Amino acid sequence: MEKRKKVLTGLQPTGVITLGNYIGAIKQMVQYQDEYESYIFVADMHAITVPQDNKALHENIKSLIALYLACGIKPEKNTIFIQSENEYHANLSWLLECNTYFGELSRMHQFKEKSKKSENFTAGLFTYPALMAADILLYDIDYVPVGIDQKQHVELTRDLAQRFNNKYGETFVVPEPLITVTGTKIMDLVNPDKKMSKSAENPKGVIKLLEDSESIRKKIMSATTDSETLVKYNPETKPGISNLINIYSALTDKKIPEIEEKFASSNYGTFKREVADVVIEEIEKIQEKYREYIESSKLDDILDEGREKTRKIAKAKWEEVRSKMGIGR
Ligand code: ATP
Ligand code: LTN
Repeated sequence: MEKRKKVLTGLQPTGVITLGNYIGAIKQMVQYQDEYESYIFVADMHAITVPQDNKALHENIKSLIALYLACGIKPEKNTIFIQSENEYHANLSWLLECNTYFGELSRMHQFKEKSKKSENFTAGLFTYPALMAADILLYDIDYVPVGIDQKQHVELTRDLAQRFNNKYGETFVVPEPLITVTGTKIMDLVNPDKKMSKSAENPKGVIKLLEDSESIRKKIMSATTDSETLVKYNPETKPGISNLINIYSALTDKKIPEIEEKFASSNYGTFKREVADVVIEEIEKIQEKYREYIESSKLDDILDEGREKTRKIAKAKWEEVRSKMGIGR
């Protein structure tokens, strides 16, 4: 029998996850879980590459796990774990860093962007992609579902895997990024030139999965649009409306031309109301399940199991890499 392909993704516990995270990463994982051997984790060590409030961070970690489950990630079909509970991620990351060029890391868009925000950014922010490569390469992953903003990091992971394999012999599976075709990048509702982000300064442009319905409706109704009245997809000239079309499309599985046709004679107000209805319906279902999971002791059992399973796999891979590089006894 052919071996099942493996998928893996991680999200940072840097705040309540957004509709963008849900559409870009989690929803994809829910779709793949039936077909692939699936790994999903909380990237808490990536979160600390920028300053965090330790109490909030701690709370967000469990909350993110409960949200994964509430969004439809099934524990019987996924290995669910917390990155920092498996020391081999940091261990392999160091070995990979020593095979990564300074120039490569300097070219990462995310680093360039995030390092601009503070004069005192950390070394961890710079080496972040090597840790991400370790997350993926430890488990022989074939596919990595991520939003488009993470594509460059997966490409670097491929380069590192190929470089290592060439130098030391076949060791790593070379992974591919999986990017959704529609709604790949959900934009900020107020500022549709920027991606919707957990850590955005202005909360008005961001829809969080644990937000109340009234507030979601208000945000969608006052989303920035253009001065025309036509519901037409054109991200260049109509970024606001196109973003709402993407959201609608991702949540209803309707194609863009179909949506344009459906709303051909509607004004923006009518369209926005429908978008709000669809978003609220989806989010209310998630919230109801979230409340069940966050209270339940099941979470710890799931995480214990994930930790034990991933530590075994990761230890073997790390030992293979270490020995190939000639270090240790
Ligand atoms: P932060 O603001 O803290 O950088 P973030 O909102 O960008 O966080 P991450 O934890 O970095 O979220 O990303 C989790 C996953 O969600 C990644 O796969 C990322 O590509 C995807 N993602 C994040 N924002 C969006 C978005 N606006 N649209 C689509 N996918 C997104
Ligand atoms: N860098 C990613 C989170 C992340 C990840 C990973 C995603 C860390 N390690 C491995 C996929 C595979 C982010 O910020 N979204």
